[in-house]
Amino acid sequence: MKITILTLFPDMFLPFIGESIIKRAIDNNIVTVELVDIRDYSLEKHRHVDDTPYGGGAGMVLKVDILKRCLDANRRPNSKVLLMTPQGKQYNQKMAEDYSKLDDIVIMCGHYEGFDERILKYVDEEVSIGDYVLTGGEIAAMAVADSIIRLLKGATRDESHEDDSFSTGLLEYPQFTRPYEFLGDKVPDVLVNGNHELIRKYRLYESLKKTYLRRKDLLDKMELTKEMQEMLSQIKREND
Ligand code: 6GU
Repeated sequence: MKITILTLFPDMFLPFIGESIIKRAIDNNIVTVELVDIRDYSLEKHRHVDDTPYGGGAGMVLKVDILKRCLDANRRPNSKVLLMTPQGKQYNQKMAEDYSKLDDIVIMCGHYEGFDERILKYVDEEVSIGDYVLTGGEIAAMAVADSIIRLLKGATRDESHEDDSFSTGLLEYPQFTRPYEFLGDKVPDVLVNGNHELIRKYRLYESLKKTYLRRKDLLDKMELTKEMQEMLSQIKREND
């Protein structure tokens, strides 16, 4: 997969591509991340990329001609072009899974107050990472790129992402490692006893419980198996 990031601040991505799973995925040619400085596509002597808004008001607006020139020079015919903006569709794990199947993604990051609306005609999707405002799309683009790259084959040791929070539709079950006892808190016995069926049931129950207590909205969207429905009844009896 190739991910091309169009940004005014390419250096913000250097620690992101230089560490851990993302670095290894790049080193192993599982993904190529290209950073493009939008400013290189300004034709002005002082490399300005923004201008005052028509109609007045505070702040500056990224110029559509520069953004379009940058996009055209760095996209392929098969690129999926994402524009990071708080006005976009709220990003989720399903979108990460869909994007992880593509060969070529271009992510355009806005900055400052916004961009000339006429750029929307040339992008495929507007994406937000949540209902809060960042100073620019860079951190949002990293969140999107990270969530895609970790799903690519070979990027992580654990190839099955079946138990990831949100791909099952549930929050993840709790995990423990040594020491067995920490400041009086012991690891649940079921995890120590080695009965895999009991461990599976325990984890499913705990996933359901955490989701019921914290994110009821996720449960409302799910189809529950008979086993899950029975567990949920018990959870409701014990927690309501
Ligand atoms: Cl994609 N951009 C900005 N500037 N703020 C955001 C966002 C994106 N997603 C959530 N907040």
